[in-house]
Amino acid sequence: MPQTDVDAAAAAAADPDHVAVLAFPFATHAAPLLAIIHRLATSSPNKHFSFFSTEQSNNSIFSIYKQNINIKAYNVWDGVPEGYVFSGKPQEHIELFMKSAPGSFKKAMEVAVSETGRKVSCLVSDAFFWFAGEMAEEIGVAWLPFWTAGPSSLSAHVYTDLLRETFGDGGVTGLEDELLSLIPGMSKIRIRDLPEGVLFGNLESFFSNMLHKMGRALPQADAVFINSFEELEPSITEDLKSKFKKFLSIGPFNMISPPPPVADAYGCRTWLDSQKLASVAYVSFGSVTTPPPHELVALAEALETSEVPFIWSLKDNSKVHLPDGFLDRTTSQGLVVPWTPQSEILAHRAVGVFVTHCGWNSLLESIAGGVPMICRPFFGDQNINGRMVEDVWEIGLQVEDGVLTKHGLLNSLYKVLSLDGGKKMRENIKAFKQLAKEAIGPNGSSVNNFIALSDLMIMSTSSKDEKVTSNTFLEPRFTSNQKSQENQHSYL
Ligand SMILES: *[C@@H]1O[C@H](CO)[C@@H](O)[C@H](O)[C@H]1NC(C)=O
Ligand SMILES: CC(=O)N[C@H]1CO[C@H](CO)[C@@H](O)[C@@H]1O
Repeated sequence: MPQTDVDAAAAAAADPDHVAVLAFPFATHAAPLLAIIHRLATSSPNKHFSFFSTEQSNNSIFSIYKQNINIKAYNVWDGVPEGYVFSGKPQEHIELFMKSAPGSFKKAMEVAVSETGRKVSCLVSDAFFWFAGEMAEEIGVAWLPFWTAGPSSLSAHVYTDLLRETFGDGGVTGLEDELLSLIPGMSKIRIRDLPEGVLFGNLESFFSNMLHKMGRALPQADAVFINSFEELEPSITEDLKSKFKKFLSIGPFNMISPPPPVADAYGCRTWLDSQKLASVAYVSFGSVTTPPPHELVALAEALETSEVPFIWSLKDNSKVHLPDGFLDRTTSQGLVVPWTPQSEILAHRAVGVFVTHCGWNSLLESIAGGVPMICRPFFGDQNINGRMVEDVWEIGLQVEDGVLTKHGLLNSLYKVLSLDGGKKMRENIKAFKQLAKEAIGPNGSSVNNFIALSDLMIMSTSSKDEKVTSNTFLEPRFTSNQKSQENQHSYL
C-alpha cells in the first residue's frame, strides 16, 4: 500500500466520521457554506469533510481559504450536456444543474467514500437540495441543510402551502397589501413583500417548485442552520424552532470572522478619512443587479442635488447611463468606483447611509457597521428584507413605490442623514449590532448553536470526546491574501 493510503486508513480507523457537503454552485451560496464547514473542520480536526461543487465554483471559492487537510473538494458535473446550446431562458444553467444534481452528487460521493475509506456519516447541504433528505435517509445518516438568506424568507417558503390555501393560488390582484398575520412574526409583512413564486409570479417555474419542495422537506431535517442570530427575529426564530427538529442560527458570519483588510485600490478609505462623521452615502446593489438606466439617472440626480458626499460602486459599463457631465461635476463630492471593500466601508465612521438592494449579506454588513439603509429591492428575499428593515426593525427606509426616483431618494437621504430622523434608526441598528456581538460572544446564542450543530455531526462513538467548545468558534477562516468576498446575496 502506498504511504498516503496507509495514512488514510489509519486516520479513518481513528475517527470514521465523514461529513459530505453538497453545495449549490451559483451566486453567493457555496462560499458561506464553505466558510462554516471551514470552521467546523478546524474545530474537529479528526473528522473528514468532502465538499462537492462544480469545478467553476470550487475553483473560485477554495483559493481564498487556508489549506485544511481535513477538507477535500470534489467536482460534480454542471449538468450541461456535451454540445448543448443554451436557449437563453432565465436560470437555464440552474435548471440543468438541478436536474442532474441528485445523480452527480451520488456518483461523486461514491468516489469520496472509496478514496477515504470512510462511509458518509452526515450529509450537509444547501437548503435548496430538497432531495438531500432522501439521500441521507437512504444511507441512514443525519441531514443538515443550510439556508443562506434570512429567517423571514425561509418562513415564507415553509408556509407556502398554508399561504396558498388561505389566499388561493390563482393570483393575488387586489390582495397585495394584505398582512400575513397568520404567520408568527410576519404580521407586518404584506403579500407584495413575499418572494416571487410563493403566491404570485410563475408558481410553476422550476425555481418556484424547488423552493416549494424545499419548504415541505425542511421539517424532516435533523437541523436547519442559518447565517443569522436569534435576537434579530425572535418570534420567527421561535416559530421555526417549533416547525423544525432543530433550527440553529449561527451567524452573523461577517462579524465572527471579518475579511482581512484589502488593498485600497480606488482610494475609498483615504477619501472617507477626510469626511465628516456619518455624512457619506454608500451606494451599491451587489454584484448581480444593476438598476435600469432611468433609475441610475434618478439616483445620480438625487445625489448631485443633495450635495451629500458619496461612494458609488458602479460597474464601468454602466457609467454610460449617467447624466452628461455628472462625473466631472461631482469629482469633489464623491467617488464612482467599479469595486469597493464593502464591509470596511460600512464600518467606517464617515458612512451615514447605505443605499442597497437589501440582499441578506449586505444587510448583515450594514448591521455590523451600524449604518441605516435605504432599500431598493429587486427580487427573491430582498423585498421581505426591505420591509423588515423599515417596519419591523426600523433601521432604514424602503424607496417609495419600489423604484429610485429623484424626489423620493432626496427625501429618504434627508430623513436618514438628518440628525432627528436618522438618530432613531442609527440607535436601533447599533442595538442590533450589540445583540449580534453578544450572540457570538461567550455563552452567546450563535456560539451555543454552533456547538449544537457540531455535535450533530458526531455520529461515531470513537469521536465523542472530540467536543467542540466555544474556544474554536472564532477560528479565522481566511488566508491573509484573500480577495474580498463579493458582497451580494439574494437567492441568486
Ligand atoms: C448561558 O446562557 C443561558 C441562557 O441565557 C443561561 O441560562 C446560563 O446561565 C448561561 N451560562 C453561563 C455559564 O453563563
Ligand atoms: C476536484 C478538484 O478539481 N478540486 C479543485 C477545487 O478547487 C481547488 C482550488 O482551485 C483545486 O485545487 C481543486 O483541485
